[in-house]
Amino acid sequence: MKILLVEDSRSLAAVIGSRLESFGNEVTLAENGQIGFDKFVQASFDLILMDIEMPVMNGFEATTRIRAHEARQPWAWTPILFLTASDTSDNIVTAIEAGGDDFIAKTVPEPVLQAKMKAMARIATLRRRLAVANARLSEQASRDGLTGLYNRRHMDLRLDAAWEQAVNRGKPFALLILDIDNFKKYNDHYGHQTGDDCLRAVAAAIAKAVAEGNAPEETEHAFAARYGGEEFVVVLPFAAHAAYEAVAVRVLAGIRALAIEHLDNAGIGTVTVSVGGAYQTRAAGRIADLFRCADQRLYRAKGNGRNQAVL
Ligand code: GH3
Ligand code: MG
Ligand code: MG
Ligand code: MG
Ligand code: MG
Repeated sequence: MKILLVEDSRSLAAVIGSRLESFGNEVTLAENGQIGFDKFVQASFDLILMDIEMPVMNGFEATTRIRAHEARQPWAWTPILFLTASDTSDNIVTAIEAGGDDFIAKTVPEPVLQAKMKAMARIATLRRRLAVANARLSEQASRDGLTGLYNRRHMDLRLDAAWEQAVNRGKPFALLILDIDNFKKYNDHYGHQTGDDCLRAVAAAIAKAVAEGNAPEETEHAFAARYGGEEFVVVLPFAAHAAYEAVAVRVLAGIRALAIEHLDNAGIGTVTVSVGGAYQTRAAGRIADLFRCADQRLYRAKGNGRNQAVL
């Protein structure tokens, strides 16, 4: 385990530290509660051993601050084992009230120390599993189940954040709205199941078109989302105008290159998309206006015969 040992007495810290290291732990020392708190913020530990009486900041206050800091992430809980000479019931109660998990005397016999360390390690393991599960769940919740692209909910959250950044920094911002051409007819002709396969293939082609080419700094913030049934959005925060055009061209070409048969697609014979785009050199105003502009151009692309981008 990675252990943070918060203890002002050098001699005691050396004794306890070497005992802990002797059974395979990695120990970081902090000489008082303030330094302990700072080290806790900078790095991640599996366990904190906390003295009570220390100069500058005592163990109770350091523990209170650590728990307040962890409260930002609901699954975060570094086990804190209090370590002190004075195990009066007052101290035990105060330590646990402050957020401590357990309490040992500095003269604790070796087997008891080891057993308590094992209990603390269990808490640390549980906490790690929760963090992993939480990350996995929030990743899942941001994805569209059919295509694996980001979903509308995630897009809205991320779009607002990116737009605000672009407005504050006076950076460019672009959007592309894509809609599969005559997709209702595709479903009618080939069946809904094949329609789903087509959506997956188109989504993958869009993701590929966004990811490849261009100077990375122009598209590194770009992302694609499934906006609705057979509609997709590509968001291009901070992208140069040339990158915006290039992504639109690559998307159209990438989907044509899939060469998915679609005999009812107005004489073309394969699946195509229409694209409407909007670009601002300096983001200002409301993102909804940019959306409306892209949507109107998509409508024009449809009216002009589909299988094209209006930018
Ligand atoms: P246009 O070229 O004007 O866009 O014509 P369209 O037929 O593509 O447009 P419309 O919006 O009328 O039809 C969209 C179709 O997309 C209707 C719906 O059945 C289909 N669709 C939406 N979501 C799904 C889905 O998840 N799976 C399948 N297979 N089809 C879907
Ligand atoms: Mg002390
Ligand atoms: Mg549509
Ligand atoms: Mg439509
Ligand atoms: Mg359509």
